[in-house]
Amino acid sequence: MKKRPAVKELKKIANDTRIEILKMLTCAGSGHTGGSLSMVELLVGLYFYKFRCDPEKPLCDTRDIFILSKGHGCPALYAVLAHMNFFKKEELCTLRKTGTRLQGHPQKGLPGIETSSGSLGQGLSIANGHALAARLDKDIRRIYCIMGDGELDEGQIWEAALTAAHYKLDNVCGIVDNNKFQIDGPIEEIKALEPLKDKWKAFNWCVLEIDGHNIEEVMDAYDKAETIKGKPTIILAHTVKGKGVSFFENQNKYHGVAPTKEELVRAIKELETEREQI
Ligand SMILES: Cc1ncc(C[n+]2csc(CCOP(=O)(O)OP(=O)(O)O)c2C)c(N)n1
Repeated sequence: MKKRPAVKELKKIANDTRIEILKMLTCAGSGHTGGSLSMVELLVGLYFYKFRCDPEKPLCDTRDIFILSKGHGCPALYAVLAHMNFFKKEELCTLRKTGTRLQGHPQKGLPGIETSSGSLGQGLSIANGHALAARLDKDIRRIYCIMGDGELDEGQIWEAALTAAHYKLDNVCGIVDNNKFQIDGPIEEIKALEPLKDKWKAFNWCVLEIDGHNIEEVMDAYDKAETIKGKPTIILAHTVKGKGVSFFENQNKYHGVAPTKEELVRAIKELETEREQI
């Protein structure tokens, strides 16, 4: 088993990641702020602890697979991949620029990106395909897939949930970035999901519920998911949209709006203050 990194270190990486995300988005002048910031700890806890990969050999046979089903949150993934050295940090500022490998939604071709995504609802089905292939190959690889809570409105997710349970895909670990908002407003107003835990249970998944910003709980959940046999696991991660910057938190107008230059300065100041307290 991999040694756990110090929580303090991961908190610092999460803080750095948020700053990178905001710089990228401001530089691009467009993109998804709220849903990138909400899943930072979910990605940091995965990539800097659990995930088996070799950034120098991104397609090596022994790697785990990560699918960002809520593809619009990709600035967070790009920042983490760059921090892991899948590609150079300097490339981050090309986000959404013509000809870039860092498209507004993930595109295959960038090291660390397994599948193009952004059309919501598809990622869990893709994860199932990888999981079935791993079984045929008698491979221990694990498949992780982050979905948005609004994304769960897509019927295909529930078809994939049935499939994963039917085939007892215990190598699949789904994660819901449960930030309580989607594009048009609060989840419970637009299309209620609760009781979400019961729904996944009824689909015969093992359900783990965590605070998605608590890095220890995040790592515990990835550990626990690995021990579950005979069924897939879903981590329902309670998160805050826009997490880390007071004036973005739970402000859904920043769902698909980048920070202005002034907002970036204020946001970095807040994050730097937070960093001093880690
Ligand atoms: C099939 C499809 N329909 C619509 C969209 C447009 N869209 C982009 S983000 C989004 C809201 C998703 O909500 P959620 O999954 O909760 O994302 P988060 O709040 O975490 O950003 C929608 C509808 C899309 N990308 N794909």
